[in-house]
Amino acid sequence: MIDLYTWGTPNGRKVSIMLEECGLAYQVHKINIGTNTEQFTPEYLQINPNGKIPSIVDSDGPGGQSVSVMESGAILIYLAEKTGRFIPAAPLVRIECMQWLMFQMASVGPMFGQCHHFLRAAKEPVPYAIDRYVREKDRLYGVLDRRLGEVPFLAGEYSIADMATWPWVARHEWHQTDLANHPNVRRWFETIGAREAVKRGMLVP
Ligand SMILES: N[C@@H](CCC(=O)N[C@@H](CS)C(=O)NCC(=O)O)C(=O)O
Repeated sequence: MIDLYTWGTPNGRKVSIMLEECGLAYQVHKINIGTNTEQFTPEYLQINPNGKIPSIVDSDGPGGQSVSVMESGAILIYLAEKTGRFIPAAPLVRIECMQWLMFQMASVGPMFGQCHHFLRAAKEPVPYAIDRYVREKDRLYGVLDRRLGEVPFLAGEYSIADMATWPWVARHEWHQTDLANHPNVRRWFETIGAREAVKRGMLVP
């Protein structure tokens, strides 16, 4: 059994989508990060020393031992290796998958997150920050759109790289992006959004 510690955010939903795609049994534990306390309890910090969601605890980890994993990208790789699914086996395609997963972890997630903060949550308008992060977000959409004009999915085949990126693009209205301006992203977004596992994963928690 896998315990999933999560909240209704793009990083959390990457993992619930993957668990649904793999058909793994899991139990959801809601960590309401809005309280600014639940993610910092001593019990939770044992699981995720960084005090963020998502995290998993797999009671049936390597060697039958319990293991906890933090960082959504590492969790996706862990689950892909555990099941042998959604991570390409062929070395050259596998590295494509890893590079687009890292692109999501290092660029798409952090930059879109900053857009959400400065466009929606900041206590006062900060025009310099809005300009900086909106420009970078638009540049990243350009990178995604060019890639998805060449291949159906980020790694060529549907993989954890797509599962990592899709929930962030699902918040396109939050970061004021019209997908009509990125037709290849829109085609990819609609294709993946039609998957039943993705629909189920997006309902968690
Ligand atoms: N790089 C981390 C980022 C995790 C992250 O930023 N989680 C946010 C929600 S999406 C969080 O827990 N925020 C609560 C806080 O910062 O106190 C990952 O991908 O797992």
